[in-house]
Amino acid sequence: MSKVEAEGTNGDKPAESTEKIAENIEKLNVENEEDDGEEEEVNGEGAAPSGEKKKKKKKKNNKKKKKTIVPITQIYPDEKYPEGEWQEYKDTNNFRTTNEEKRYLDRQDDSRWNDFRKGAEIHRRVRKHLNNVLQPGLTTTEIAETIENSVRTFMNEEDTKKAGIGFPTGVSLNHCAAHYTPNAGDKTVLKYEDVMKVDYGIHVNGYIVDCAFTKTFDPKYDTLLKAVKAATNTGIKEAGIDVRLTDIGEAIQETMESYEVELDGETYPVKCIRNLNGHNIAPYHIHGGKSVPIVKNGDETKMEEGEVFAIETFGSTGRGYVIPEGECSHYAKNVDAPHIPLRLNKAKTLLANIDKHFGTLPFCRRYLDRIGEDKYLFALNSLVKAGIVQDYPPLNDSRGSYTAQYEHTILLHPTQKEVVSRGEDY
Ligand SMILES: [Co+2]
Repeated sequence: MSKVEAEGTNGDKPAESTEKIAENIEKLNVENEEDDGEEEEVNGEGAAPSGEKKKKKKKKNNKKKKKTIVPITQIYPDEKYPEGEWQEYKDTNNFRTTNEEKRYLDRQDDSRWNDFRKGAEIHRRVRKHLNNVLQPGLTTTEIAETIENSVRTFMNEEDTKKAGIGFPTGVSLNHCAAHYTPNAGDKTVLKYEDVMKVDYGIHVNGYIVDCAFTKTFDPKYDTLLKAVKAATNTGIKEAGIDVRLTDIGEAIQETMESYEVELDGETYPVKCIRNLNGHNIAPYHIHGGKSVPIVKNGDETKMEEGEVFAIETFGSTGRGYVIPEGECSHYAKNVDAPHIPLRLNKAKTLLANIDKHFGTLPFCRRYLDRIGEDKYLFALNSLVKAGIVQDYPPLNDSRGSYTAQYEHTILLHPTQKEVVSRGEDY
């Protein structure tokens, strides 16, 4: 994996970086207070170190009360979470919108839909404030941890298999399109000219919301981002019950490839990364078995009533094809993992711990560190070799290229589709 190292940026000594993120989190908390001014003051477990907290508190006391991210149940005490954006099914399937039988069927699934909406609401709230926090000079570790700690505080659930983080926080940079999150010791620093794919997920009872955006600081990438955002929205618009997957891919490709971008005096066509796909989402299973292509690929499989899909598209100024490359951080236990006797004791206990904390939800090495696992790499690799755990290495396009991603989770209700993760931002 190609790392963007610290050299050349100012003020990114670890100490100052920590200071900076504490400041940012403080800012995030204060803004949170402005949004939800009617709520009680809660001294929740914010991510800011307590020393920093005290200092900043003093400074800002004259303006407004100190407030931190609060559990989402305090904001929605009735546990009914906001609906996403509704879109009618196309053509003859629009009869479903008002059909009584379909409406009855849909109500049978209310609690599942509400679980998705809870995750989506947390996703929106985290990303809303992320945009004020993200700035050049932060390490990718600080960024990922800010996201993860915010999710944990909003969710306020100890049992990570009941609800919480859905998969590792992707903060893939530039020609790396996906599946990069820092491992311990990674000192990568975000730079002004970087293109970062922020891909994180939240699950409630195994129902995972998978949603991503691209963060840039330099406006020269605006057209690239616009192309990918439009392509994802095309995919969402085309998706529906009985729609063939290849037709969605074809429509996405047409939108994406109608753009070209000029970067530093060179013009590039925007290409779809043809071996990256959207996917359906099954309980505790992020890649449920169906792939939503982002090019015309001939797959005539159809979407079905009640299914949930992650519609994600990737645009690139490179070759439009990724290869696995670099140090792996992402892993998940295979849903159909073979039951084979493990000779290594360390592998046995590691697997038991994975079962306990993640089940088949994807995890990364930092999450293993967090649950107290130590020197587990050999054991982890043996689980990969045994086919029990799957590794997901970083996926890179050609060096020097830039890749962007937008992603939403859509719920194919019997009546209409719901873009559950839609927000004001994207
Ligand atoms: Co996805």
